[in-house]
Amino acid sequence: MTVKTVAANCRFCGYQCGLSVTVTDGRVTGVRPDPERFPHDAAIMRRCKRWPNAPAILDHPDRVNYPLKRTGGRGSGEWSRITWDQALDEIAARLAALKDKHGPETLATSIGGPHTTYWPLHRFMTLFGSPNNMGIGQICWNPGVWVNTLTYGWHIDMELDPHMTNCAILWGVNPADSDNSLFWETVKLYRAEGKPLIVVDPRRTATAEAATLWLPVRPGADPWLALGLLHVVVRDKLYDEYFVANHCHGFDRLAEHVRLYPPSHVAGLTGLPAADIEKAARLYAAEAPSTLYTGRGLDQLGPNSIPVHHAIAALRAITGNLDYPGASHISEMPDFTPEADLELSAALPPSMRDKQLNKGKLLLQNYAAFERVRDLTMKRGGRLPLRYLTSAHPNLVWQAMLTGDPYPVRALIVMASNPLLTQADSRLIHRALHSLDLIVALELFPTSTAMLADYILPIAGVLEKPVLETKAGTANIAYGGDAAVRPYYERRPDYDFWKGLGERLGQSGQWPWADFREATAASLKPADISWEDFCAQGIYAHPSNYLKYSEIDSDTGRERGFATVSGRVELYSEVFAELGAAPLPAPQTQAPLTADFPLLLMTGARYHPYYASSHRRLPALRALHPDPWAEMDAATADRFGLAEGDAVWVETERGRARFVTKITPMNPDAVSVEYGWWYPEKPAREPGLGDMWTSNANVLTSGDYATADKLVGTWTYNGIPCRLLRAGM
Ligand SMILES: Nc1nc2c(c(=O)[nH]1)N[C@H]1C(S)=C(S)[C@@H](COP(=O)(O)OP(=O)(O)OC[C@H]3O[C@@H](n4cnc5c(=O)[nH]c(N)nc54)[C@H](O)[C@@H]3O)O[C@H]1N2
Ligand SMILES: Nc1nc2c(c(=O)[nH]1)N[C@H]1C(S)=C(S)[C@@H](COP(=O)(O)OP(=O)(O)OC[C@H]3O[C@@H](n4cnc5c(=O)[nH]c(N)nc54)[C@H](O)[C@@H]3O)O[C@H]1N2
Ligand code: SF4
Ligand SMILES: [Mo]
Repeated sequence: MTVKTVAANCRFCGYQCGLSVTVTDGRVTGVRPDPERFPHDAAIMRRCKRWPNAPAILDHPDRVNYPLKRTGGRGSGEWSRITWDQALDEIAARLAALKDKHGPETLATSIGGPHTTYWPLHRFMTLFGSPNNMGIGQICWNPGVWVNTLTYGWHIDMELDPHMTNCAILWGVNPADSDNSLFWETVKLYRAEGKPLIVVDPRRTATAEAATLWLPVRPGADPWLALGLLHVVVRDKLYDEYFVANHCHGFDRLAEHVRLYPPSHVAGLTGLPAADIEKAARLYAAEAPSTLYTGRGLDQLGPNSIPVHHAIAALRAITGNLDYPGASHISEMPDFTPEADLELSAALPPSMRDKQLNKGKLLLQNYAAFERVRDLTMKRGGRLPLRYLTSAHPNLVWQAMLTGDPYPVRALIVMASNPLLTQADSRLIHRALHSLDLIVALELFPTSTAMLADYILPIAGVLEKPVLETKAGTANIAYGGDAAVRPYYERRPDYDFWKGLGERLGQSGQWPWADFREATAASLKPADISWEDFCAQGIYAHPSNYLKYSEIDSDTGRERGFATVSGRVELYSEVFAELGAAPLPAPQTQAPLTADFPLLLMTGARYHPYYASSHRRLPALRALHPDPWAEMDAATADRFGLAEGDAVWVETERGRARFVTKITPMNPDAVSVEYGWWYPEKPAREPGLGDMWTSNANVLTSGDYATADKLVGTWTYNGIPCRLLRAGM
């Protein structure tokens, strides 16, 4: 018997805490927190219920251990075990035939949250010639990245320093439950110093509990609140006059614009007292350095996501809270190989770019606009990852599958995602999946989506493969480490699938690294750090540089400014103007509440121990949180004759789903449901696919392209008209 202790990382959430793993004869027999490696915090590890389950997840009886091929009808749950070679040969042959018939655009892929490394998928798709990757970017990450890049010339790290920062706003973000990480610990340290914390969230979350000022905004009314804050800052001259005069573009036009949004007016739209809006503006502007964090609450507001991000970007800038210690930091290009290069983004032929479904439909999330923006970011050497920021609008892809318009999309490879539970409009997706010629799922477990596949490939998960988190190459920080064990059974890292498939489809010279570890190690080389040193520390980071815009450019002898059209922070966006979109933040009027649908639904509340649709199959975790919650204020529950613990149907125009009532102080117009709920212990086949129709929040949502934002394609997960109906037990 050989027993060793190895350093590795958890990845049951995007945070990747350091673990010390006991390995006995190649099997994980124990895990504990590793205080020596980044990231570590004892309090986090005490609270987190996921990592102790690593051995149970590695050995779970439901894990997919061998390649599976469907033998019965789609969704029949009948599978036979095959070899990796057979699976890859057959999938390659079927894709080659579909490509011959319909062109490479006939293949789509689906990606999800931060569970794995996505660049091998993007690399394969570029080389195969398909622009049709779809994912969750439009409602997670992209709105903020696009807007910050257009406003500041690059993305920002939202920094919070317990000692330097004097005021913090957390807006539409709930780190107490979503990101049980050093960030939340930092918030607590910051609060322990007695400094102000403003939380903007319709729901009194655990994060809001820690606030000195809680603003329970009406769901979706955030852009009006942001404009109200700008109004106060401009009216009372609370802005940084020097920064505005020297580094901002369009201040006068913004000032004129925000005159329309006095707190007295905004109060009615947001459901907030005018005095609180005044107070928040003064705290943020006067207590600098101040920081302002945003989260999914704001990325999921449909057409109002872009205006709210733009207004907030302007608020940071005019108050001088940009690229300054303790405030928001403009991040820097990595020293290591960025994702933009690993995904080979430049190699997609122009003819295939033209096939992109967003073309002519979305103003910003398309190749032409990306190139316009890349020319700007390149002024300071920045290259954003192309494939996330041009990813196809999922609704256009699902529709193309169903209708063949504008061309047939006949195959789908699903990687580290479960679209039937996590993308909008589960019924549409269900129909689209059933219509396809070929579905391949790269998975750890038979998810509802994987149950509909033709092939399921067994993927190596946490502790079975190296991890490297790089913020998609938008910042000069990487963290992670090595695998603890070789993959069990016939599981393999995702990389092996893409390399194996690519090599069968004529991409041989393009996959020079033997395996994922070699590829990962090679990507760090330019940063002059060996894989071994990196793994020992768990992190590669460069000290942050601040005030970069005021550095003197040796060529011109002038300040370097910002990588935007005007060289300044674009309060007035020249690129939005070029694209025919509103150059100043312009909220879109929300649909009025009606007698039929008198409430506004937020879908997507996150609670430990789950992560999206994952982890419900572990009885130890399920016992900690057995029911899917619909949260509402006591007044709202009274109005609908509901009490804590009552079963309730939540109904929207799209459908109904069943939850359990939970009373939480909230904006009285709001209801909030969890997402990702299914019952994996139920039969893993049609009908039901693990009982995915009963409590699935995405039965209630719509991803329709026609009602989504016109720039990026963001659809609405928050602020959906809904009603409540008491359900029988
Ligand atoms: N209504 C509503 N819908 C939402 C949201 C919301 O707030 N409201 N949030 C959205 C957001 S922000 C996100 S990011 C998405 C998340 O959506 P998804 O990413 O689809 O999340 P999961 O359901 O956890 O699916 C991840 C799957 O990946 C598998 N997996 C884990 N590790 C690996 C790996 O290394 N390789 C492979 N191949 N598979 C792996 C897991 O078994 C799991 O089935 O959901 C979105 N959907
Ligand atoms: N336990 C757990 N942790 C997770 C995940 C998970 O599924 N489970 N998912 C992971 C993923 S993929 C992501 S992207 C991150 C997201 O992490 P966060 O960005 O922190 O997202 P949420 O936890 O959804 O918090 C968003 C908050 O916005 C609020 N909100 C909803 N609608 C509105 C609105 O209209 N206006 C405002 N101001 N607020 C609103 C919600 O009440 C919620 O508290 O979490 C990650 N961590
Ligand atoms: S689940 Fe997330 S917070 Fe918990 S140990 Fe793993 S990486 Fe850390
Ligand atoms: Mo996400």
